[in-house]
Amino acid sequence: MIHRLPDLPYATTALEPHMSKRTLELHHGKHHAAYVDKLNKLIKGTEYEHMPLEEIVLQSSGEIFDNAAQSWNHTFFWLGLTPPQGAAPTPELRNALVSAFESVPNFRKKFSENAVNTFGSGWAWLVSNGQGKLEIVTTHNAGNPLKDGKVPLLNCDVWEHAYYVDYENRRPDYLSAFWNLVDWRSVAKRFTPSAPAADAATRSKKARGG
Ligand code: MN3
Repeated sequence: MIHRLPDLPYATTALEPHMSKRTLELHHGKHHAAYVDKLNKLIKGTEYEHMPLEEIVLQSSGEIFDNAAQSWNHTFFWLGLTPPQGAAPTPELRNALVSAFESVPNFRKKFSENAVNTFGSGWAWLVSNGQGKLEIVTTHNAGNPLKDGKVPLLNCDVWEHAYYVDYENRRPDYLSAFWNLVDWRSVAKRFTPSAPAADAATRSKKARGG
């Protein structure tokens, strides 16, 4: 299976002024593309050659995992962003955020703190745990919470390549800008409060070919 770089779901200028055309050109067109290219080279002739991307993420380690997970993480990241439009969480998601973090602003504050304080390269995530409770987790390098049985709902790339062109070393400014771009409709679609544990089990069973 040849993995392909998915097109961005918006124009490269669509996230300005919060995320520049230049950042999208480099981040999607060079960094994300390089992970996909490298993955295709690495899996040739291995047991991973014909696996769907999510299954590779779940089953691999080392260099293959790094490039598979970075491919997955970036596609998920782009689909979680949208041109600024002042959208808010759906009522169902809002209730879950309030129940886990006391309020939506408090969730944003905690998520930003975790993202800003991630040492080195990595990702901040909003996930649903096996029991349908929302949590914030951070991962280093290519790390992906699917590995821990969590269901990712939103992620923020805190590798320097995500923000250096626009914000230089000011990661907190990048996080402030990030909230203008979050696509709450995507997050809501990924969130299934009614049967989260069953959904997670089905996903991972499917991913393993069961
Ligand atoms: Mn990146």
